[in-house]
This record gives sequence, C-alpha cells and structure tokens, in this order.
Amino acid sequence: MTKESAGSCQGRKRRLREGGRPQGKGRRDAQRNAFEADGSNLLLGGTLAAEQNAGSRTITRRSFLKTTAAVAAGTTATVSLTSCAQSQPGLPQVAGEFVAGQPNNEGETIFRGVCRPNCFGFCHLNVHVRDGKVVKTSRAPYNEDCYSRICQRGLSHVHRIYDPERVQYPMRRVQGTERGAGQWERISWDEALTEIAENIKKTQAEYGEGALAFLTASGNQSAGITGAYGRLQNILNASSITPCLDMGSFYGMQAVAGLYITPLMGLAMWEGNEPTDAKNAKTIMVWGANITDAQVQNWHHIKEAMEGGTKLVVIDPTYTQIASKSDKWIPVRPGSDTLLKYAIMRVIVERGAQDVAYLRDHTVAPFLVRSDTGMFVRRSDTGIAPVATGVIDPTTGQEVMDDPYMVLVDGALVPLTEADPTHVAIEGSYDLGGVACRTAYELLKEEIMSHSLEEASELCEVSVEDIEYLADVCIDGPVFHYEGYGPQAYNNGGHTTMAGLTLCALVGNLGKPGASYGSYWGIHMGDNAAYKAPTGASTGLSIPSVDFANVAKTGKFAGQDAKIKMLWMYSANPLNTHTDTHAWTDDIIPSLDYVVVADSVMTDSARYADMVLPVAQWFELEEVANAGQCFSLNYSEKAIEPLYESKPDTQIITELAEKLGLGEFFTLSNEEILEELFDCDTCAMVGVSMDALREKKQIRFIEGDAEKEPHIAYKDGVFGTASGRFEFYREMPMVRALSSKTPTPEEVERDRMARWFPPLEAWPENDLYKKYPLVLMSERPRYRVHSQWYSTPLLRELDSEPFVRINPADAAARGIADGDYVECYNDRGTAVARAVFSDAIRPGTLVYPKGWQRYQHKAGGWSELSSTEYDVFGVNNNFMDVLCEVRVWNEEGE
Ligand SMILES: Nc1nc2c(c(=O)[nH]1)N[C@H]1C(S)=C(S)[C@@H](COP(=O)(O)OP(=O)(O)OC[C@H]3O[C@@H](n4cnc5c(=O)[nH]c(N)nc54)[C@H](O)[C@@H]3O)O[C@H]1N2
Ligand SMILES: Nc1nc2c(c(=O)[nH]1)N[C@H]1C(S)=C(S)[C@@H](COP(=O)(O)OP(=O)(O)OC[C@H]3O[C@@H](n4cnc5c(=O)[nH]c(N)nc54)[C@H](O)[C@@H]3O)O[C@H]1N2
Ligand code: SF4
Ligand SMILES: [Mo]
Repeated sequence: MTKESAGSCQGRKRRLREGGRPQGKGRRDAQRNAFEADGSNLLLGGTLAAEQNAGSRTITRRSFLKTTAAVAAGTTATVSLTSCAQSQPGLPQVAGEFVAGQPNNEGETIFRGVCRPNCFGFCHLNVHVRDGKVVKTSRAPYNEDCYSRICQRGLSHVHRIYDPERVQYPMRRVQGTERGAGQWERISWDEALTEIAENIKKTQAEYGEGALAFLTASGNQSAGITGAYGRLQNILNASSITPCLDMGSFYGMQAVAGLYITPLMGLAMWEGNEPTDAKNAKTIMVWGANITDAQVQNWHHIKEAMEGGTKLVVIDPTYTQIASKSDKWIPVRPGSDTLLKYAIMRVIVERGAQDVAYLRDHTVAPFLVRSDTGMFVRRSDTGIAPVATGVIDPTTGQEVMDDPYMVLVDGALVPLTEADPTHVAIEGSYDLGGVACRTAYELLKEEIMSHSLEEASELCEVSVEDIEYLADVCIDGPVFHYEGYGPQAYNNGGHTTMAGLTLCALVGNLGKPGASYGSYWGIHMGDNAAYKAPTGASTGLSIPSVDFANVAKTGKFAGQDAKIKMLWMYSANPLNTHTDTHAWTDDIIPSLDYVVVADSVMTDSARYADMVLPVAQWFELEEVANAGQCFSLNYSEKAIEPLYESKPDTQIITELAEKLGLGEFFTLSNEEILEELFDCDTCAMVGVSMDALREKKQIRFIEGDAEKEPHIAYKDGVFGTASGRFEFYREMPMVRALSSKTPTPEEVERDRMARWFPPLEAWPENDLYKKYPLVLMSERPRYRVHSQWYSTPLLRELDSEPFVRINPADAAARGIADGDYVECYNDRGTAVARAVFSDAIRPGTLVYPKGWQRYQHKAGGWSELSSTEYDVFGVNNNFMDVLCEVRVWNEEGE
C-alpha cells in the first residue's frame, strides 16, 4: 500500500505562499494578448474595460488588464489548447494560438457538452477531442440563440479536466490518523465499495435505516446523478440532509405567490419573467444581484434593454459593476430591503397610486380577516354549512367542499362567487357577531403606514428623496425587478422577497410583459418517478443542512429521536459552501461513524472523509442537465473516457448495490438509466425522450419562446396559492421545511405578511456590533462557481489567492495598507486574505469572493465566520448576516 497526500496540494500551497502568480512583464503580456485576442467581441462590449473598474475606482493597470482578459462570457471566441493535457499551458499559449474563425483542426472530433455548475448558465459547449483527449472547449448554440454563451470558466475546461488536483483513485483515510489530517492510502474500487457496503449494513443494523444519510447541494443537479442516488436512497430508506441555499427567496416567493408548475412539467423554484422580457420594461430594478459576475450570461439581456431605452436602477450596498452601469445606484444598508420596500409602498399609498382593480381581482385584498383567529371569513362563518361538490382533490384525496370567501359589497357581506366583481370593496370592516373583521388590504395598509419615511430613511440609510424616486419608478411601470440572492441571505431574508412581490401587487406590476419581480430558475419534474422510488419513498428523515449541527448535538429532530451515523456527500462541499465550518468539523463530522465523499477533486469536505471516491467529470459520461435558468433539458454527450480510475456516480452506485445485495435494482448502464428516466407518460406528453434529447440537444420545459414570446410569470393574475390569488396576507404560514425549531405564536403572526424586522446579527442595535462592527458579505467569484474551478491553473493565473475588499477609510482606521494580509475574525472563526482597497465597498462592510478551499487561505476560511442560526420559517443559510472585525495579519501571528 502506498501512502500519498491528496493530489499536489502541498506543492500548490507552497506556490501560493511564495506568491505563485506570474509576475512582471510576462504576466502583463499574457493578459494583453488574451484581451486583444477576443477583445472585439467581449460580452460587455468595447467599453468594458474602463467601466468594469469604475466599480473599484482604484484602477491599476494590473486590475484593468485582469478584468478585460477575464470576462469573456458571451463571446463567440474559442480558445485552442493543443498540448493541454501534458503541459498545462498558461495564457500566452492560449492567446497565441487563437485565430478568429479558426476551422476545426483535422483529427478533432467535436462532441456536444453542457457546462453544468449551478451558475444558472448551462451553456452548450463544443468539446473538441483529439486522440481521446479534450483539447479545447468552445461555444455551441442553444436552440434559443439568445442563450448561447460561454465564459472564462467554460473556456478553461481543459485545465479543469486535466487538473493535477483530480482525485485519481479511491482514497481511504489512513487508519489511526485524525480526520482532516491529510493522510490517505490508495485502495482498489473493490476494497472501497466492500468497505462502504459493510458500513452501510452495520450502521443500518445498529441504529436503524435512517441513520444512513445522503447530502447533496448544487455541484451538479443533473438527471442521471440525482435519479440514481434517489433510487438508492429510497430503496435503502436513507435520510436526506437537504440544501438550505437561496431558500429565503424560495420561501418568500412561495409564501405570497405560491408555486408554479409549467404545463411542460417544470417547477419554477424561483419565478419571474424570462430575462429576455427585460427589454419590455420601462425600468429594470436590480435588488442585490451581481449580474455582471454572478449571472454574466444574463448581462447582455440587461444591456440590450438599456440600448432600447430601458432605465437601470441598482439597489445594493456595494457599488458593483452593474451599479456602475446604472442610471441610479441606491446604496442600501445591508439587511434592510424590506423596510425600503415598505417605504416605497407608503409613498404609493399616500399618492393613491395603488392599482385597485388588480388588488380587488387578483389578490386577497377584499377578503375579510377575523380579528380572533386571523382566518379569512367564509360563508360557513355566517352559519351556512359547506356544500359537497363531488370533486375529489387529488392531493388530499378528500372531497372538495364549497365554502366561498366572503367579501364586502356596499357594506354587505356577500360570497365572492356571487358578488359583482367590479363592486367588491378592498377597504372596510364588518362586525361578525361580535368578531371585528377587516379587509386584508386594510391590514396591509396599516403595516405600510406603520413605518414613516423618516424611520425608513434613517435605518436603510437611503434619503427620502431617493425613496420617492424609487416610488416614482414603481408607479411609472412596467418595472422588471431582478432580485438576486444577496438580500435573502439574512435571517430576515424571506421577507424581502415577500415585500418585493407585495410592492408589485400593490401597483399591479405582475403578469404583464416588462412587469416582474424575482428571478427565473426551474427544475424538470416530469421524469420517471417510478425509477427513482421502485419500492416507495424513503422513510428516512429529511433534515435541513442548516439544522444538522443541532441534530448531531441533541440526537433529536422535529420531536423525534434522530441519530445520523453515516454520511455520504456528493455534488456538495458543505465544509466550504455552507455556513459555520466549525459546526461541521467540531459537531457534525465527529458525531458520524463513517463519512464518504464522491467528488473529482480533494475538496474541504473530502478532506474530512473516511473514504473519497473519484467521480468522472462532466464530459466523461452522458448526462442531461435538468434544471436551470433556461427551463430547458440540456443534453451532454460523452466525449472522453473517465480519467484515471474515476467512474460516473451512476456506475459507482450500481457497483455498490451489487455488494449490498441490491443488484437486481441496478442492472442498467449510465445511458440506460437516462433512457429509463425519460421513458414515461409525463415525458411523452411533452415530447421528451432520450432519443429526442440526443437529437435536439435542448428541450424547453416552459411555455413560450425565449425570443418571440418570453415566459411571463403570474400571467392572467393566477397564483399557485390556496386561494388562487396573490396572498400578501396568509391565513396559515407554513414552515418551508421541518426543523428542530417550532414557530412561536408571535412568529406565526409575523409571517402572515411581509414584515420589517432587523437581521439577526448584522445590525447596529446588536450588542455584538460594538465588538464586531463590520458586516461581512460575499460575492460570487468570477473565476469559480462556488468552490468549483478552485485549482484550475489558467484561472489561478488571473486570480491567484483569496482577497477581501475593504473601504480605504475602514482600512486606515485599523492601520491596514492596500495589499496587506489581514485577518477577518469573530467569535466563530477566522479567515486570512489580502486586503484590496476599494471605494466601491460601503464603509462598515467587507466583501470577499467566496469559494476558495481552506488550504488556499493562509489561515482559516470564510465559512468559519458565518453561523448556523436560521429563521424557523425560511430555514435558510444566513450567508451575509455576519459581523466581524479585521486586523493586519502576519505569518508569525504577531
Ligand atoms: N461566477 C459565479 N456565478 C455564480 C455563482 C458562483 O459561485 N460564481 N453562484 C451561482 C448561484 S448558486 C447563485 S445563488 C447566484 C447568486 O447570484 P447573485 O445574488 O447575483 O450573486 P451575489 O454575488 O451573491 O450577489 C449578491 C449581491 O447582493 C448584494 N447584497 C448583499 N446584501 C444586500 C442587501 O441587504 N440588500 C441588497 N439590496 N443587496 C445586498 C451584494 O452586495 C451583491 O452584490 O449566482 C450564481 N452564479
Ligand atoms: N459565503 C457564502 N457561501 C455560499 C453562498 C454565499 O452567498 N456566500 N452561496 C451558497 C449557494 S447559493 C450555493 S447554491 C452553494 C453551492 O454549494 P455547493 O453545491 O456545495 O458548491 P459547488 O462548489 O458548486 O459544488 C460542490 C462539489 O460538487 C462537485 N461536483 C460537480 N459535479 C459533480 C458530479 O457530477 N458528481 C459528484 N459526485 N460531484 C460533483 C464539485 O467538484 C464540487 O466540489 O454555495 C453556497 N455558499
Ligand atoms: S461556467 Fe456558467 S456561464 Fe460559464 S460557460 Fe459554464 S455554464 Fe456558461
Ligand atoms: Mo445558489
């Protein structure tokens, strides 16, 4: 047996410490070449370079060239790498060999690939293969050409595939060494899978079936991988540790607007008008979305709209690149968007600019709310029993009873179904046998008027004039509100989405071209459910990942005993991408008897495993990406054989099943699994099959056509709520996911409507603020998607080590110089990175690009600083609700 350290991590660490980036003239030439090579068709246009850096105002030649070279999403350029596999060329070779309009080199075979991290792009790529090796990736067309894009990450796949950090064979933690100590031994697949199977059997026999758990996130959510893991998990009755990512938004949207399942079997996880509809708006209002970096494939939609006369307003604490492009930037205080939205609503109501017809016909505004129970008044409240309809509700299996909502018409209580719609009042009250009842609109108005503009101005740090300006914009619609995932990453984050949608409902800014609130992302639901659960759904627990530490510590979950003793993580790197790393290393991992990670690289999470399984990367197997912002099934061909000893996840599961005595359930190859998954009535109904996918490459699962007829959310004013209306007021708030917490009566009352309340931690009134006065926010890294591409050599040339942006005034107050190594810290943890001065950073905040692995920091890691606190309703990771302090760091720790 040979003992090895994982990949070449040690070597890389040394390089980083020694300042491993190319320096001086060679570096500058490389960057200039790269710029000149494709500068003519950069996504952001020829003026990009200067404007990109308007965001940081401290323009150095280095950063100027850096950005121009790096932002290539949307280009039609291809980059040729002929000798990549062996020699890992740097930028000079890449740029030098570029020839515009270059024909396919002889001897190359081109396969269709789909780039599939969760950056929302799911770009189609040509995967150029020569002699069994990928030598280049270039842009391939979406059927809807407006979505055809590629970025610097998509162009650097060769470097990612042949990354020296790839895990090459199954690796077992050396017995007797600590988890995380980095001592591994290479073992055979047979040994690895035998050991895992034994541990599964032992764990389940000793602690019950649910003691085995699987955890996944958004590393790759494609059909084959999720289908096969789902099947195994269901058959084994294993538990799930479920993602709590972006769930503030999801909770908020679904609370007031319900869920939307497209006629083509797509579930809108986040619902909004298609980005191609932005051009139909008078104004695009961006709420905490970093579109030029995090949703770069969408920037051109915004830019094209602006060229057509649409205005751009950006509400963000940071002067982001997109803020630098805007007509108006509103630097809101972190965590205060809900209050700002309420202030805008106040101006609207004071001006009488609300859309009464929309409120009356499409929202719960006219419904009467009982002051004793908080429930809507129904006809049965007047003593008339509900009437049986004979219709069975397929979800509950119960007969639907007719018991209409009651509304006010000329002061009288009338069933909604019998009222003349144009005479229904949205304001008014009624005495129901001694129970005071008021319309839901009255309750909303009361909430709106409870916040003065002055209060909002002071707390949000936005002037009253700017609030009035924003109200003007909202009144003079249509407005395309583009919500990102920054505002929702606070403990009060669900309410900002609820408030944004409520603001839109107030002025009827929904369901029409150009009128939208939210974001746009869907999952295909129509595949073969029987494949995934041949023996029925798992009886295991479903534990939100943010609650996992509580479960590990208490052995209880949602009122029952819960012992998770074995964990298998795939497509996820929670020790890096989830809050509070110490909760994982100190509470969760030690509570587990056995930990498996399936990944292609040695991630932070893999380093704490007992067994690491090398998985094949995206172009080494056939797959169908079944989720994303284009609501499309995207087909990816197998281009090369899995490298080294790696195997597709589907094959790993199949071979493990054999050892578990479940071989009869896993007889299919990867390709056959896909064929099975897309062979069902719900697929056939919408023309989806593997044959169709192989032929068409992309099949849309939302109605309309991106260019000619973009999807319009909440069209015709119909909502997936209990009432079918927009519910800015809810009768019975439901938690998004069961967890260890139970809502208090106050919390239930609070969540009936969007409410303003401060974030849990990042707020000046918090005592902790005295000790830790800086709000720590992350940004999506341009050079990684979360932790993916972290070691890709080409990208590390452009972005060589962790840094944190700081306002020069905050730095001066702490004796920090530009480029110093600084330690950001709080009671939970620490992260060391280089300080980068930027006037674009709001004083009192720090901003770091996320996703470096821990070993790439000089000490600590960003996720050490965040907490596993969560809101009982949203059950979400509070990535930005974090306070810290910063000081100069030196290696000696002086
Ligand atoms: N390159 C790259 N692209 C990615 C990803 C990646 O890792 N890398 N990740 C993908 C994923 S999974 C997601 S969810 C998306 C996220 O997409 P975005 O949400 O667009 O990405 P973030 O960089 O988190 O940007 C959040 C913005 O919110 C701002 N913000 C923070 N707090 C507040 C606040 O209280 N109010 C307001 N108004 N703004 C605030 C921040 O300053 C920041 O500009 O990006 C996706 N795209
Ligand atoms: N500080 C901070 N942290 C954040 C956020 C933030 O705003 N701030 N945002 C969060 C959000 S919104 C998200 S969505 C998460 C994402 O969190 P994650 O999904 O955990 O992040 P990734 O790094 O994209 O992917 C995890 C791993 O999946 C692996 N992987 C990719 N493809 C496959 C495959 O086919 N099979 C297997 N077995 N593994 C594969 C990758 O190699 C990678 O190591 O990050 C979150 N983390
Ligand atoms: S990383 Fe995202 S934007 Fe870039 S090529 Fe891949 S899918 Fe497209
Ligand atoms: Mo995300």
